[in-house]
Amino acid sequence: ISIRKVTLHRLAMTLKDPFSTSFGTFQEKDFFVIEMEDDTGCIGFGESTAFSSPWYSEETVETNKHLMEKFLIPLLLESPIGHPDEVSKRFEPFRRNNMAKAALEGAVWDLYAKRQSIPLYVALGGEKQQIDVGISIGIQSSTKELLRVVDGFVNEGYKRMKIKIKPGYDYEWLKEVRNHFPDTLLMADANSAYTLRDIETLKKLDDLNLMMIEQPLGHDDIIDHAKLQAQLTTPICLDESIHSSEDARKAVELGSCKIINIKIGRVGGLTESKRIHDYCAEQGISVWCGGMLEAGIGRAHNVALTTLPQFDLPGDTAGSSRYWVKDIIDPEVIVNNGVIQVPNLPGIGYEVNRQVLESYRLDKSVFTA
Ligand code: OSB
Ligand code: MG
Repeated sequence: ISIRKVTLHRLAMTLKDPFSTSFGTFQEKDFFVIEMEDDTGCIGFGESTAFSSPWYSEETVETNKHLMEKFLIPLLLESPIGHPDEVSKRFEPFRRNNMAKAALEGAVWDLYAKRQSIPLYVALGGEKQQIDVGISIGIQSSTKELLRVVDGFVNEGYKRMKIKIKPGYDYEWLKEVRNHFPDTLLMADANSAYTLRDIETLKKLDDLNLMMIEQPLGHDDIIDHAKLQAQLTTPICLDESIHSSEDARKAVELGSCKIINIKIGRVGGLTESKRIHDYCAEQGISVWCGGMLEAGIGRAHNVALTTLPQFDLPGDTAGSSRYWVKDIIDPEVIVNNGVIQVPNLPGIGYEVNRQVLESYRLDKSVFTA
């Protein structure tokens, strides 16, 4: 693959409803669509996942821009690429900045699959024709409102409900949900809102038959999570703490978690996501695909990744309509009874709607070989 041209489309999209986590509330989504063209005129697409503020990780839309423009795009334009697995290797001299790397690598993967006229999921070694999905529910203003929201998504057929928690919005809130939905698959995501001093609160959650508790402790911790897991029956799932297959190995060896949430951006791309997947398959650790409030291109990459066999739990890849009035792909990602049918078209399997993309576009920059 000889990349000739990279276009960064900077978009701003507004979520249908505000989405609240323990670290902040989202309503605007500012990100890049990466359009990559090779010497045959074939085009691949990627999507950046960093947010405007560094509150989930240290990366932001602006740091993604800086890294892509100054360091990463020049490396891609420099010489041909044999296989997308080489991209993360080529980026290795530059430390971290995984979301910037993943955005570009994702476009190379799409381009690679399209060059061969095969679906991205097949290029990745995926098998499933359909994937099960759950939904992530933000912190609500009252338990009554939370029950209303959960009820809506249960009726839409989503396979599991993930509810955001933080101190004061945890046990009592989840207990209400559990009482009203005794058989629904339920889990909680704390986004690092607790410390070991909160162990009594966290132990109480064991009564609620949760599938897992996601990232209860520090965003950069695996030591205290191991101490906590030893005292909980509910499995811990790590999100923020895992940036690579090496991180996954260390966390599993320490007993810091029993489940891993794989986000393509957080771990630096699809190649590293596959490595974590393969390691977890060997170890019998369940994995599922997390989300970053993506628009359609990022969503399509998540769908393709989730077709790998060890993704044995429903992920956070909801339908396009979860967040967007109008998504940037045709057709939009559709969820029926908690299931997405994986498209069998080349590459990501969805067309980018240029007109819609331009309607959200703030800015465009072009880089050529
Ligand atoms: O921790 O998984 C998370 C959204 C923003 C930042 C972090 C997280 C989330 C979600 C929503 O849980 C996932 C999605 O619906 O895309
Ligand atoms: Mg999370």
